[in-house]
Amino acid sequence: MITALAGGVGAARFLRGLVAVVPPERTTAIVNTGDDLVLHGLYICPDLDTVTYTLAGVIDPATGWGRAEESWRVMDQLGRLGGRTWFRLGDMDLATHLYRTQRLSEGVGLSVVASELAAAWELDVRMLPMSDDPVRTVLRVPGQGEVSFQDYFVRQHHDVTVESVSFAGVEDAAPAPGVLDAVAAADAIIICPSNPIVSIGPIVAVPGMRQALESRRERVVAISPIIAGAAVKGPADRLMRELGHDASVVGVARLYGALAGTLVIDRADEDLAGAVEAQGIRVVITETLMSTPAVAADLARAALASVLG
Ligand code: FO1
Repeated sequence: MITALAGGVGAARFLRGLVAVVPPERTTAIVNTGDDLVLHGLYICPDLDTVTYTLAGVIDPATGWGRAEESWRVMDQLGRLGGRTWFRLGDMDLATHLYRTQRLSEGVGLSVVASELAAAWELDVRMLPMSDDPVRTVLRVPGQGEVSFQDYFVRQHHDVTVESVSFAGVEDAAPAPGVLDAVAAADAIIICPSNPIVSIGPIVAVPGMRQALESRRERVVAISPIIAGAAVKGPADRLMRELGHDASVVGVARLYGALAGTLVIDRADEDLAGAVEAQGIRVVITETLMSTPAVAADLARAALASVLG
């Protein structure tokens, strides 16, 4: 069994490669829910949906989130009414949020809804939210105080300085059913190329997760989302710098060193391999920029080989 810790777009692209090289029914994705939000009364789980739509082959390839061939009639009407439209919800995507919100109101847990949605897309991958309990990533921005994740990421285009990041509610959150077992029983645990602070950080912060990963460290392989000092997409590099980390594969190694025995880095960072290994973490060097599904599959193969031999 293979278990992957996943954020949004980068993780989804990696997982598409992973299921090309291992049977999907042997694969579990533990997905960040710190980005979740309630908007228009709807419960929205961007990372779960991004991973689900990508594996189902219906993701918008241009944005990496939302549905391909989407229409926006509801958003257009909402705009006319003066409603909130900064977080774009397409007409087909809205069906997912309506379904999820209704099921949650019936008392069903988020993990059950996630598996129902995965089944509706005929996915064999086990899709688990990190927790059924609400955890919200919150960023402290000078002059604004605490800002919710999607306000920071989408409304403010992650173009503000961040002083600190916290995960509201995480102390009281329990891992979703099956999460700890998926770590304990996995032959390999892969930390996907996601933002270490705001995508993987919330998953690791769920009580019990850090210890579960540390105890399987030799089976944990992380893929650096930083290539040549920059994030492929999103604010990981800037956020790392602002929070006092090196925005490099060495900084990633320091963040993951206690959890992962191996770090996969890009060929562009070959000259930093020694500095990474000095952090007590083995290095695998390969192409990590997932420009095509075939590159993602090769990356998955390399990550698995580093742990499974
Ligand atoms: N990202 C944007 O940049 N702008 C949006 O309007 C937006 C809407 C949206 C709706 C549903 C969904 O599942 C994702 C959406 N995203 C949007 C992406 C999302 O903010 C990020 O991908 C993640 O939260 C970061 O991993």
